[in-house]
Amino acid sequence: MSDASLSNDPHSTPELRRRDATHHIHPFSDTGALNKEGSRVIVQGEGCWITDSEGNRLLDGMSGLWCVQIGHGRPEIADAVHRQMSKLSYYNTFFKTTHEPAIELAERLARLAPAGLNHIFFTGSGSESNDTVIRMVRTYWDLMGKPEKKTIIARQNAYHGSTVGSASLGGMSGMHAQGGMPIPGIVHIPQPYWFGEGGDQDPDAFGRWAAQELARAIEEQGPETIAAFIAEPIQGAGGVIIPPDSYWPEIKKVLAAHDILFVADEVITGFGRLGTWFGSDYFGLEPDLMSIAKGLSSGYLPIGGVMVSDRIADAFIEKGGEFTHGFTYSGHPACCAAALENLRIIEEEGIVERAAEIAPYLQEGWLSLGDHPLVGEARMVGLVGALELVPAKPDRSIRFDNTGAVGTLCRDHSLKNGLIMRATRDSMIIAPPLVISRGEIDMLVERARKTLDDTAEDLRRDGRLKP
Ligand code: PXG
Repeated sequence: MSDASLSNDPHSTPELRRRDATHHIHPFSDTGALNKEGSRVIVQGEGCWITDSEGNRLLDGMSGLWCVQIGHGRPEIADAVHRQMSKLSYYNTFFKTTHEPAIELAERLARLAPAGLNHIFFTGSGSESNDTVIRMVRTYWDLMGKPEKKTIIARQNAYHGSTVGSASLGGMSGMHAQGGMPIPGIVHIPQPYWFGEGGDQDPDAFGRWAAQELARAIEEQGPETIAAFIAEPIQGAGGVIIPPDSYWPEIKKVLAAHDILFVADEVITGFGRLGTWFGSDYFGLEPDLMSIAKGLSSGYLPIGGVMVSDRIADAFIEKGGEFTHGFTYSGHPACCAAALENLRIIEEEGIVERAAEIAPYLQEGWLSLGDHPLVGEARMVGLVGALELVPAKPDRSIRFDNTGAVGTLCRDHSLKNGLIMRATRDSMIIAPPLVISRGEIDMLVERARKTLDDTAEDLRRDGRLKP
């Protein structure tokens, strides 16, 4: 075959890159810059590994996008979806109709979820789940005869999704700047990010302070106006912010003192990530509503939902009236089938218990990276962790510039070394599939250390890190 005919092959890597650049606008990307550089084309996934079009095998330290709990490429899910699609590929759950996959999944989730969350509203994604939360909590208080309770308290640097409502709940100023957000009635309080914002306080004192910010916001707004508080048990996209031990107990006290709803956004922490079924189980939280997505289907098909307590569901059911909200794909039968098979695998193979069992081994390796000259803090809970890259440890107040350039440099080295890590500003994040083996953990830690060495070498060369 001549070179000319090769380059015309529409499936060759250069051609795929060119075609991608011509027509595809990528999420959370500078598509112009990306088009010049060329996207990495992913062709296959198996277990904890993905393969790109140039034949590179990469250890998927991010479970796709925090979602592939059971690992890539399990044929049982493809089979279950095929069976469902052959019988009923689509029908809605709107006009007095339902179907068995939705019934069975709702039932299964009620059994697995924290106590009292016995009902689910199905969505297609985490963003839709959190948009649903906004309408649901405000409508709940309308139904309860307290229409003045409309304000939702959320946290700075939280990530709750990319639709207008969910991005408004999110606390990312860069997102708010694009498209006129937040929508009215959302108030953001500081995050419990000790490493970055704890100042001179010790972690527990800072955790109590951050929790008291919720009490202060409630008082400032007037408790009678507050509908709900929403938070991720551990902030994922914000940089794996693990709150100090004092934080959640203190938040619970504040919540108990006021009649406001608590919404746990478990899109990342759900389905075993922390070695428990849900982050709420890990931290002993008792949410009134819980957003889920991602690990619900291990990302094999898009599905999410909002789980609600009996108290909320009863208000909607007993007080009557239509909840004018829903998605074409709410409870999509094929997505429900994928989720059901995923949950079967997780339960029958004891994947949550396995995650809890292997977590200390990963933690030991990951936390050992804390001795690297570039790492100001290594932190991890369950199978999700971060490394804070700093120029002058142990001083937490000195950071690289604000651009995230060091994180990006480190991420590029990581890919070159065959490990997928995600960079949030200048912290490096991992959240590998829950089925990761000891051997793969050894590889992950070894590759991460090599990546830190390579990054430090570059930074020393250009003077951003002391020799
Ligand atoms: N809540 C949380 C806590 C999330 O992490 C969403 C809601 C929204 O889910 P959907 O399914 O609408 O994407 C998320 C999603 C990243 C990254 O770069 C994280 C997410 C999505 C995309 C990128 O870390 N989390």
